[in-house]
Amino acid sequence: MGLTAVHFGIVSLMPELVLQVAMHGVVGRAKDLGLIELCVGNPRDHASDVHQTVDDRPYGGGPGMVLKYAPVAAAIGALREKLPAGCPVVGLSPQGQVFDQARAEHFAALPGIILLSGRYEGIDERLLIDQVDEELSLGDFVLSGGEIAAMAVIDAVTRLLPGVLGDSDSAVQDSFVHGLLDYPHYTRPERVAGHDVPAVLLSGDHAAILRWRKKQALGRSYLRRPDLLEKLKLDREQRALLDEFLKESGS
Ligand code: 9D3
Repeated sequence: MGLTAVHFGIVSLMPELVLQVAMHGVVGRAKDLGLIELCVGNPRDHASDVHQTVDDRPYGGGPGMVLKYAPVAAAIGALREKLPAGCPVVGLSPQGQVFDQARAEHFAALPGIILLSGRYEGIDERLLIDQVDEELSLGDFVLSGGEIAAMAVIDAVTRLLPGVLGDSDSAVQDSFVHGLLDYPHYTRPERVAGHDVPAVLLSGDHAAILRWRKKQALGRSYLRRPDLLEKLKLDREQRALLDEFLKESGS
């Protein structure tokens, strides 16, 4: 069991932030169960001068500070010693490819990964060239650092590992809505603030409920995330359900 745990190494100037987030929820439970291992390395612990310097001013001028090659390389090196052989180093930065479920599934099949979270303006490009196998971004918005992005990757990967989620949650992953947005959800009461639960969900007709949910998932994906629908190739049934949705919604 401990032999097959996925190992996450995290290089961070804020190790306490990473470890605190990792105590809770699905990731915390996976850690307690021995399904994942977390190792945090702080470049500051690998700085060679008395001031424990990890950053310096950018060559060429400009705002902010740049993380230095040596302390980051040393932190990565120390994590490589603790992790299984062959773990890729994944840098989190706005310059990366956008992280997605396919990348999460890829990482879930590896013995581990080393996540490199930056702070300040960035990391010396030569460190990225020598040590980083790929860079990933969460999307086109500005974070203050890579830690929260690293935790997002760890969360997305961890929940894919066998034994982490209960059976009922795992079943949801295998459901028909793969690649689509979720259908709308309702719970008691049947009427709240003037809104009724759609009648079909109260009908007990499981085939009709499944059909309605498929239709809603398709319709919402079409309206909110047409980019998702373009990646899928809709079959005849899906095409018909989407047409029905659009007629019903007046689009
Ligand atoms: C405001 C500073 N920006 C100058 C144009 C550059 C910049 C440097 C460092 C912007 C953000 C960051 C810190 N961000 C991350 O480390 C980060 C991130 C993000 O900001 N957005 C989306 N995904 C990610 S992954 C890591």
